[in-house]
Amino acid sequence: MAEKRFIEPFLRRLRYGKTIRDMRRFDEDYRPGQSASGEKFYNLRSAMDLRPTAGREISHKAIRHTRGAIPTQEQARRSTFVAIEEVQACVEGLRRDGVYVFKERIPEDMVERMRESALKVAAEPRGVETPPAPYPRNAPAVGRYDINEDNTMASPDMQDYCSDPALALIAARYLEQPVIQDQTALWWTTPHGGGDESLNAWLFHQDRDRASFVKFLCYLTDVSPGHGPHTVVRGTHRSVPAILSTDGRKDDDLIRTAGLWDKVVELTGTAGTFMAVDTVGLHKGTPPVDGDRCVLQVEFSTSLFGAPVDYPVFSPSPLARDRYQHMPKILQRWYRSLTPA
Ligand SMILES: O=C(O)CCC(=O)C(=O)O
Repeated sequence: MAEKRFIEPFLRRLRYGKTIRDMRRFDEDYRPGQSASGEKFYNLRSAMDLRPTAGREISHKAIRHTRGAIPTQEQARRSTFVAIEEVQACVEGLRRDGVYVFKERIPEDMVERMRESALKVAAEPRGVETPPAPYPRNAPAVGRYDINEDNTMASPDMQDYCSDPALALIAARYLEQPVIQDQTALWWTTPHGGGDESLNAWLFHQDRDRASFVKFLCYLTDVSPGHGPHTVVRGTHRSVPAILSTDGRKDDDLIRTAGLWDKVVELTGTAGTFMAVDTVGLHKGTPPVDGDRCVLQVEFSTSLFGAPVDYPVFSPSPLARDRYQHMPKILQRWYRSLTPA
């Protein structure tokens, strides 16, 4: 035990150096469809135990040949829902708190269409072997239903949200490097997940799928304190006490013991509320008690090094085609759907 206490920090520092070299090679040799090996991904996660900023440092040290890009101000002005004036405010909010809630909401008609799509496509119940089927809103059986990227992108409005140039610009300015849209997610949480707190991400944790990344979450349903709000511990994207620094789930008592309870913020809001979150900081969903909640999320990162990468297949809208044409590096994961066979 004592041995582990002394050896682990040493091993993490070794993995930190190794990850810089592995990530550099990955980006230099990158071919579409490629993912880092399980061992390299493990080393990245372990190196990120050192401090919340370790991944960002690794990314800055590793990347010489970027695979990403930075949208221009002109491209960002073409956002359908982010005011250009808010770009800098969001970057500053992220730097300070690790979270920023946008002043405006996504237009109601767009949110309604996205919610309808999230009810129509196949969803995968977490923790059971049942085959994917549309989310059974009147009789949910588990606490979380996930919708894969192909089905998420079936909605032209979700294609719009997930390729938004202003969100990409915020990500690039915040991370201070060119970015790639590296992941999207869409899920329902329900009041039927008692006992599955860890499985449903209802315990605090830090994301480590990539070295340097930021997420944009949008509520597609009204989220009151009883509808399972996304919850963050402000400031933990910059530093955390040693007892909270390692990978894995942490319960509320541990956050209290660490003296951070006054930094906990539950993010409520009506449907269409959207926010930027640096989920390298401690965060969780909360178990809904009064009704379900639907969230759409897009992530931008500085590299595809880390977790396995998905390349969604979908029918692109005219807007998605236009975005891909103008931001091919940022939207490179869409190549299967956008380049002629
Ligand atoms: O449901 C939420 O608000 C948080 C989800 C989350 O943190 C996760 O899926 O890792």
